[in-house]
This record gives sequence, structure tokens and C-alpha cells, in this order.
Amino acid sequence: MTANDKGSEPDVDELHAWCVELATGAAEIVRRGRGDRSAIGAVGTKSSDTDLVTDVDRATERWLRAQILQRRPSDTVLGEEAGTTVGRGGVRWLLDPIDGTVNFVLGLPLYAVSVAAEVAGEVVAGAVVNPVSGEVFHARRAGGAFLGDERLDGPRSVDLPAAVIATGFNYDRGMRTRQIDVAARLLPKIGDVRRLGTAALELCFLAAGRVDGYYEAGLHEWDHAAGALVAAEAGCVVSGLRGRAVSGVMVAAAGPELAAGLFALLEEYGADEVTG
Ligand code: LIP
Repeated sequence: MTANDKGSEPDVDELHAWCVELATGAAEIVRRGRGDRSAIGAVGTKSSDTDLVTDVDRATERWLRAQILQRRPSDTVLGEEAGTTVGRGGVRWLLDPIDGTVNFVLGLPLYAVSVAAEVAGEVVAGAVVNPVSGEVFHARRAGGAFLGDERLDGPRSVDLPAAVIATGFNYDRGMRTRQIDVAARLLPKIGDVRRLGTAALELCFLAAGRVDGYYEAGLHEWDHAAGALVAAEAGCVVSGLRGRAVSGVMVAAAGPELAAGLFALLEEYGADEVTG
């Protein structure tokens, strides 16, 4: 039975393979696009003057949507650039053609294609591919997290005062003012902060032990869907704050030893109360 049979239970292993295949193929389009100044030069803005979009974002999402249509024509697709296409199939695909678009435009080598497959409201497979490094992070629910073929087992064992925590700031200038106040209170209590500009990669870097924790408010589903699965399958705690689930209000993630202490500080500082 294949995942594209109508009415059959989607095959999660097949969805996982497709997430890797699609994110890898899309990453090649992004890689080639980075070399085309005309494509990058046509930079538009969306929610604010810092929320950038390029022709490469749009072309990559069009390619991803076409690939999904070939495999599972009845599914729902949500993408950052073209919104939601509602279908009757059993899978909802979440696409970020370039997560870290500002980095992409500037030529900072930290951006990624993120593809996730959700079944019955739960992300069951995902892949995040950095077109510059060629790194392919991927996971399937209950199947573990991987960088290529290498199994990922999350961050090091570290105390909060030495922990390096990644975060991000929203395109809304009022919200980011409140977010920087939270970061300013947090910084003296931890080892350092990293602002890498791509939620998808920051969550995968947590899974790979390159940072010790991550939190951000105001993300869209497509930003975190695949990366959150990779982090969770690497053994990390991934949730909202105050016992809530991951949402646009807050995505918080850390290793099991660090999570309680980090999340308590974030709750105390109101990291999930910045949307205004
Ligand atoms: C980005 C996120 C990042 C956030 C940026 C931006 P985009 O997504 O991945 O974590 O801090 O403000 O939202 O817009 O590059 O796809």
C-alpha cells in the first residue's frame, strides 16, 4: 500500500522518504538561485519592511507543490508563500521554501528548505536541508532524528549558567522590542545567546548538539514543523510554556536536563507574552 492510495492510511515511511526527497530537490533550486543575482535582486517585502521574499522563495514553493501534486494530489498544502490549498487527502504538507530568507538575500550561509507531513494533526515526518552545507536533517515520528545517516541524540549535558540558547525576533518592531527585553533578562542567567535567523535550522542544531536550547515567539507552522520533529526525535523537550503545546505563541526546546530550568526562566520573563 502506498501513501498515495486514496482513503488508505498514509505510509509514514514513504512520507518520510518524500520529505527528504522534496527538501533535497528544493534545496538544489535554492542553491542555484543564490547564484542568480536577478532572482535575488527582485526582493519584495511582506508583513513588514524586514520580512523579505524573493523570486527564489516563490519558485521553490511552486516546485514543491508540483511534486506533492504528483504524489498525493488530494492532500492539503500550507506554504509560506502561497498559503493553504485545501484537499481531502489524509496528509497536510507544511512548506517553508527558504527559512532564513534574510540570510539568503545577504549570503549568510544559514538558511534551509523545510518540508513536513502532518497526519491527523500530528507531524509524522519532516526534513530540513541547508543548500549551502548540503546537510540533510530529517526524522519520522518514533523513528529517531538524523543528519544524513548519522543518528542525532540532542544537546550536551550542561547547566543553565553555561548553556548557549538560540532565539529569534519577530518582523514586527513592537514585538521585537518586548522580545529583546526578555533576552536581556535571560542573558545574565545563561552562557550566551545565538540569533541565527532560521528556526528550522536552530531546532535541528539543537538536535545535533550545536546549541543547548531554543525558544521563539511568533513563528508560523511552516517555520518549525519539521525542525520541531527533528528536535523531539533527538530526545529534546519541545513545547510551549506553562504546559502548553507548541504554537505561534511559543516554541521552546531543550534537552531533558535543561528544559525545566530554562522554561521556568522564560515563563518568569514572559517570553510567551510578547505578541502585544
Ligand atoms: C524566519 C524564522 C526565524 C525568525 C525570523 C523569520 P523566514 O523565517 O525562521 O526564526 O526569527 O524572523 O521569521 O521568514 O525566514 O521564513
